[in-house]
Amino acid sequence: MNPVLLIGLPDSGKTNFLARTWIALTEKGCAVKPHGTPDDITYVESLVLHLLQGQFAPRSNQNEEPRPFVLEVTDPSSGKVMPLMVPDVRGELWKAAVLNSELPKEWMDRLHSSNAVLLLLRVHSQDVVKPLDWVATKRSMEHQPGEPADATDTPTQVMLCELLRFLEIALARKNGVAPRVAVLVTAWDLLSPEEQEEGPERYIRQQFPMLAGRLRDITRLEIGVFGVSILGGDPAEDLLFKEEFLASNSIQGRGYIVQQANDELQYSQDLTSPLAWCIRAK
Ligand SMILES: Nc1nc2c(ncn2[C@@H]2O[C@H](COP(=O)(O)OP(=O)(O)OP(=O)(O)O)[C@@H](O)[C@H]2O)c(=O)[nH]1
Ligand SMILES: [Mg+2]
Repeated sequence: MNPVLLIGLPDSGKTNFLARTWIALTEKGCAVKPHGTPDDITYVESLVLHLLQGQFAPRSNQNEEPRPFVLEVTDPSSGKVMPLMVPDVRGELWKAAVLNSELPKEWMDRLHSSNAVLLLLRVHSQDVVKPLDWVATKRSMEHQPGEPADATDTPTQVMLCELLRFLEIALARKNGVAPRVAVLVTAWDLLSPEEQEEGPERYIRQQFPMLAGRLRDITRLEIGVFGVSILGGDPAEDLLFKEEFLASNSIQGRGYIVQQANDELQYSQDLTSPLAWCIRAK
């Protein structure tokens, strides 16, 4: 089984993206389709319920066991059925892994059997730690494996570079083909129109220059960068949007994926398109 893994630091939008993806899998015109019903449908349906009420699903509970959400999907262009595992894991697991330079064995095994990852980071997240300067950034990269680093001042881009390093080491090459990592910049709708026009790659270059450099230099992985808005607006911040959203009584057709294609930004209403890119569905 080659699971697609959905990962990201705390508050990166994992749970809400999972909920929206579940809805998208059943929407007309989406590249990837569900195959059968997942075993634990109550979990994802409970997340969807929040969205239907015009609210984002809440942050995952740190005291609860993380639950891997497993589903099978079909690539309609080839008819191939793929067992996909989309583990919705607390961001804290990844944070601890980066800080200790070690992943729990079960997770290392999952990475070894996977060749497709969705890596999320979110705009305007309060949890993003910006480096004060390059000296501080360099210092936080210099802690030795096993030596505890201070989670509170490790810049987010340092953590993301370390996560990429895990992926580079562990993701499986299949038939000589490089594993794919889709970097998803979530909550894209929170950016100003001017920022949105510049596209997700530029956003990463400006906000996380070190990460942008790593993404450019990686050769073992194929990287795709996408901006994501799961509903096309923010019902918590924009009450008019929320009113209109609730009145329409539908999530289908809401939200979008944005991607740089040559010099242009391409918008897609197919929320499964990063997943499709990862699993090479047409
Ligand atoms: N405006 C907007 N906000 C979003 C979107 N997706 C996520 N968010 C915001 O991001 C917050 C965190 O999203 P979660 O899905 O809980 O993030 P997570 O990565 O699962 O967080 P942990 O469970 O703590 O690891 C949400 O409460 C929303 O406020 C989006 O598409 N648009
Ligand atoms: Mg979560």
